[in-house]
Amino acid sequence: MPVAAFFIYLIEMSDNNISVLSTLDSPSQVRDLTPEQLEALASEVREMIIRVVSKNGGHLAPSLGVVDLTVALMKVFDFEHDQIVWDVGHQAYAYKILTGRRKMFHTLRKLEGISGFPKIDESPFDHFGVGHSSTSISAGLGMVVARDILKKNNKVLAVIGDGSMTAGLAYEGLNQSGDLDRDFIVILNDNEMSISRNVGALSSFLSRKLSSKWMVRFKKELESWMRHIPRIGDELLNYARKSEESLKGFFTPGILFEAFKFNYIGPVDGHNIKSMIQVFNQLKGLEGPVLVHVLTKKGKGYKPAEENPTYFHGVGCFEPETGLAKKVQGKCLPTYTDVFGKTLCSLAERDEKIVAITAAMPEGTGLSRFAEQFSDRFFDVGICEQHAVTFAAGMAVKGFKPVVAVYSTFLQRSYDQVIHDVCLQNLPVTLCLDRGGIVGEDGATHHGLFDFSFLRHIPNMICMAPKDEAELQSMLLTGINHPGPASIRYPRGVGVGSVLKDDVLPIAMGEGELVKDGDQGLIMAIGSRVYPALEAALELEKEKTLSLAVFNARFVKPVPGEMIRDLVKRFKRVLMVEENVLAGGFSSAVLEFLTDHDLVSGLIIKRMGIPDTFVEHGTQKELRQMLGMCKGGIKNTSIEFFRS
Ligand SMILES: Cc1ncc(C[n+]2csc(CCOP(=O)(O)OP(=O)(O)O)c2C)c(N)n1
Repeated sequence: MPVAAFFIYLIEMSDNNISVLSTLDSPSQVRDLTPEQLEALASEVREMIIRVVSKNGGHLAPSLGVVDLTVALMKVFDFEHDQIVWDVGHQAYAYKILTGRRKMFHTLRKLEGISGFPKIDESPFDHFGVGHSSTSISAGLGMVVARDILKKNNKVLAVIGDGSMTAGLAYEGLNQSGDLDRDFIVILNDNEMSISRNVGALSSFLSRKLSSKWMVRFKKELESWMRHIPRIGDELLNYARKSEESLKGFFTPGILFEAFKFNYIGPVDGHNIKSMIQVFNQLKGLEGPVLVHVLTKKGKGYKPAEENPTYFHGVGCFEPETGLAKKVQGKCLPTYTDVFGKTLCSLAERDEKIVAITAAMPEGTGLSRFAEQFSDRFFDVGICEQHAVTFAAGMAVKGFKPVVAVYSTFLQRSYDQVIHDVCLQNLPVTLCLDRGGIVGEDGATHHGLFDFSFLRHIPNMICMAPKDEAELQSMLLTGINHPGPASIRYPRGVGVGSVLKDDVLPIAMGEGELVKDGDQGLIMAIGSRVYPALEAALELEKEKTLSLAVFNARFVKPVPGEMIRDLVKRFKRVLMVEENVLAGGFSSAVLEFLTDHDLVSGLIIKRMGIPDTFVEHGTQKELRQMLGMCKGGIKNTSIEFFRS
């Protein structure tokens, strides 16, 4: 339906007072609705999602794609009793609306509002917290086994997308599920998309193209070929027929899931509520693990999102009538992601050994341009961060200079691969960690607050964090030139507007810089906290409150020891600032250096960073203010600390 017509339809509906959604007080009421009411409910839920996401931003296309599926599931299953685990959880908006959070939905992703992902402490209907992909089958199976031990009889469902099915973890879950043979329903939500178009052999296997003319001809030819194999040909053919009733079935994705001992059902039209209800009612009676293959369209029901599902996968504020982005006030600066992508392209023009790897996030990590320009040196491995790192190590062993671009939070998946495959062999893999620090509205599952701590203690690893965009450019070259592993972490969003370099030069290893001098104390900061610290110090100086020196450390490892040694000779009080957990991060590295070099005596030190707690969702600005990690917070802490 065209966008304008869709909105006229909704306005007419509300004028006629036929809202189904507003009459629902409990999820179980969905079970009493007629087919017509279910259709109306799906439209109303869609409208609510579009309206709220257009204001708050969020995962629009994935959520719209499963509205019909959610409504059908809620008609058939009793979620007061049955339990559902969403994979990634970015598509669970309809489920949130229909499980008691309708009135709160306008607070989606807002500070102290409801989360953009399922969260066990948000609602009793959220059975498993999530944000990272491919956990639903393992978690669901754990809940199945717990249910059986406790002798309960509820159903457990896992809903997983085809993109999330590219991760090894999903197959580890399938593997054990088949072996345990418990009652467990997995719904494969196949929209042929990850954030971008899904990649890998599996995606073409799942593809609907299997039923194309080409496939029918191929099957015929194969059938005739099988018949001609002496002795075993007929047997093979009979086997194929017996196991799947027909050769057609032999070539459906069912064969893959049957190999894991799942009963495969599908493909089912994920926008036909009636037929999904029929299928779900039937499978309720089946025993053992069942996989239902549901075909959906990302962005379904909202034309701009259907036409551009990648843009609307996770989107900022937009005009709901047109789908156009809302204009952001102020200067339009490039993001760190843009700067990274552009700089990598110019470095790759001069060095053919540079290859780029992403785990299903070419747009998010800024590699789309590289993918176009150097298609034979670009690799999207699917949602497989572990594989991405080991694959990079394999290329590095053979003389390439792989750059793995990944969000800080998702690199957590690859901890062992970084140690065992990259660092232990001292291989020149550069890890570019986007979304380092506070990311904002995506919340606790997505903040990149641990990477300094989980990388810096690994032998051979270099850890850098730029204060601005130009420094990111230099660090990228420094990392690529370094003959061993290196990591660079940079924040989400735009930088400070530093002038970008055409001719990028590397930074000397382990060298920081004094960005401002002063005589009453020293602030040592790293990465995105350098400018707020500098601005705080400049204001204090202007106000004649304090004269503080500000040191941009640049490196968490090797910590710029010689410069720190000289600086602490001059200052009695040192304040350290980083956007990483305090445990094991930058300031811990400095403390270790000071202790190990007998430099602590007489020093008074204060550390600002993320305390030992998970940070929830809100805007980056709100969260930084809350944590005191902004200019104002650093200023206040400085006044307290340096004047006491
Ligand atoms: C471990 C991990 N890596 C990357 C992501 C980022 N991410 C969020 S959704 C998504 C695509 C998921 O595709 P699919 O499962 O098919 O769901 P769809 O969005 O198509 O409904 C990706 C890569 C993530 N959430 N977790």
